[in-house]
Amino acid sequence: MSGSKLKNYFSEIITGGDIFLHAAEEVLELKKTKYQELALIQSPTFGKTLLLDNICQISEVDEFIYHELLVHTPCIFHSNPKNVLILGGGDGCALREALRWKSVENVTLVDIDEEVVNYSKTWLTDLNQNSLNHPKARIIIEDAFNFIKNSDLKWDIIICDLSDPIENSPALALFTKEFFESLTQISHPQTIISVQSGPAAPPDHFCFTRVANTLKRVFPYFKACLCFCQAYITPLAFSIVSSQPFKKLNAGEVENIIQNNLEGDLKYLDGETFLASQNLPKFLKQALEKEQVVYTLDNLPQWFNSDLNKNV
Ligand code: SPD
Repeated sequence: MSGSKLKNYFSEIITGGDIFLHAAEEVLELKKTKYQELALIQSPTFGKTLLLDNICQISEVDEFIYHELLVHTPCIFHSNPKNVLILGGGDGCALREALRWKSVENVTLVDIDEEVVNYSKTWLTDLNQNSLNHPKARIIIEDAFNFIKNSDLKWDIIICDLSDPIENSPALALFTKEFFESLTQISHPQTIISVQSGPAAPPDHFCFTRVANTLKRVFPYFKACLCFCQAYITPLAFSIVSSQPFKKLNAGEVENIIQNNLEGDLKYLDGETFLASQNLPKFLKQALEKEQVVYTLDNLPQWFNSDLNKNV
């Protein structure tokens, strides 16, 4: 780019044939943690942007879209959440949103990577509003699978705010049937679970439909919503599951729940966007219906080795 002050580019593989370059005006941090490579860059377009293993996790400009949908969609269906469990989410932004709920008494966040959590606690407070130090927040550094095995608590809301299930990711096993079955041990009939389920565009929706199919084997009620943050390049899908039917809410009812139960103003969700985000395009509904694959510990997600990404 002639005349540009940009010196660094971070490449993110989007599909088998496409790479996106995240431009960095400044590299604010670059370090290897025990589990992944963390990069915090100042992007000319997206502001402060966090990448883990070269995959964009949050950008200052549009992270609110991801976090409002991921957290408030299950909470609105529940409408009176008291205890919330976040699996992953070490950046603290999902926690920030959960803490807006006046009914919430405590939020437990379980992340495997202590360095990401400590980094976010110190350097991402402008984004997470210091949520990781909030008195209602309990932060546990542990593998989520182990945490659940040893937990006897039941949660109103469970949020899987995980990195994409790329090969060697610490999150890989957390997209399997065995893991979703373990969530039933820490759920009660009213529990609502939301799961970051991967891209949802025509060329790369395979992860979402397989995660969805896997979840449907465990939970009888399933919904999905779509989120588009430009920093992720492709739309993402969130799966929402429960053991009980979801309340049928109209836009006015959703608006009232938001107005009466949350501190502060949302920037993305209102009654209409809540409903609109759950309207899936026809190709996705058809792909969900046709999907047969179930992810298990013996059949883990294959992000780069899948048929669709075989050229990577
Ligand atoms: N492809 C982008 C997936 C991002 C998933 N994790 C985001 C974590 C934000 N708290």
